[in-house]
Amino acid sequence: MPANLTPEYLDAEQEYKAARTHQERIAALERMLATVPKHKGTEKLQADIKRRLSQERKEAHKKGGSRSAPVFLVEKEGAGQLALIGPPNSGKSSLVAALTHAEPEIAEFPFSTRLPCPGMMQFENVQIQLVDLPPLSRDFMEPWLPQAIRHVGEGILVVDISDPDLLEEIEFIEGLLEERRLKRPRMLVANKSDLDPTGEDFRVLQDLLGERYRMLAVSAATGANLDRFRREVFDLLELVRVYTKRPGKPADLTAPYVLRRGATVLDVARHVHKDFAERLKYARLYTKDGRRDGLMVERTHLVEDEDILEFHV
Ligand SMILES: Nc1nc2c(ncn2[C@@H]2O[C@H](COP(=O)(O)OP(=O)(O)OP(=O)(O)O)[C@@H](O)[C@H]2O)c(=O)[nH]1
Ligand SMILES: [Mg+2]
Repeated sequence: MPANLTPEYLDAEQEYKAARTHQERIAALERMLATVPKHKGTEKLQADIKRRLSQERKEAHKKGGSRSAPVFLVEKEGAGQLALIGPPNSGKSSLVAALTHAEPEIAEFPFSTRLPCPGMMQFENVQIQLVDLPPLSRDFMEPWLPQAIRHVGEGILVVDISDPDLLEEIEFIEGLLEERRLKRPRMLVANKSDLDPTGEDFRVLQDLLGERYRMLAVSAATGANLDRFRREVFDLLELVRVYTKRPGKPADLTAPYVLRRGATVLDVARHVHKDFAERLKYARLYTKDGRRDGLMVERTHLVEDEDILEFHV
């Protein structure tokens, strides 16, 4: 056995030994290849992994096994979903742990996340689902990952602001997403802001990428800016919350109907009840701050976040 095998390599090797299917063995071997220290002493080992990998791939191909299983697709819950994608070790799992009740595995070494882990993040009175995913990396990527990202629909790019290879990692991920015809995230979260105390690294990143992404510096470790994160995510999803009230009664502000921006009074009515929408004549619009106090609005009126509607049939 060559010396200097890292814990992450040994972990991958353990997984290889436990693997029962071609897909599992392929994933484990790819991970072994990505984590094996690259030096003269491991050349034979590297060649051996490659040989086994190509053998496994051939056999998997012969069997025509599917490359992905539904277990990797997270069932949607809550008002909206967001996938956390990014290079290894950027703190995706740490963010999900800090913002939700989920308990994803967090580790000092890369490639610790192997399966999607959903968690519900509360923003004021709505729940948004965050999905922690394994990393996107040049060295190794779970074969089903693109499909899982596509399934969630909207992603946030999470990077480690202290990572010296940051720009290359971002470039690689952008290229990969394009290649797989996946939407580029609209938001970039620079995690580990505690390691960039002057904010200088973040400013440089903003200068470079500020036109491509909405950007936010946070720290999963200290909790810095996590409240901003919740609000930004809500904005990113382009959601509107609408409350309903009965004439003469106050609105229940705890349980909003959540719709996409661009929804009309009629869309909200449909959400409440199908029959009801058909009979709807008009609505009265109130706002929490009393800005619009019972203004009469048509069925086609566009609703805004936190509008209060009183339906008249
Ligand atoms: N200083 C600092 N360390 C952090 C922060 N967030 C995460 N870490 C550390 O970074 C390492 C990686 O964190 P993870 O949350 O496992 O990263 P990940 O992106 O999920 O990693 P993979 O699953 O391998 O892709 C761990 O040692 C964390 O404790 C942060 O805000 N500041
Ligand atoms: Mg992780």
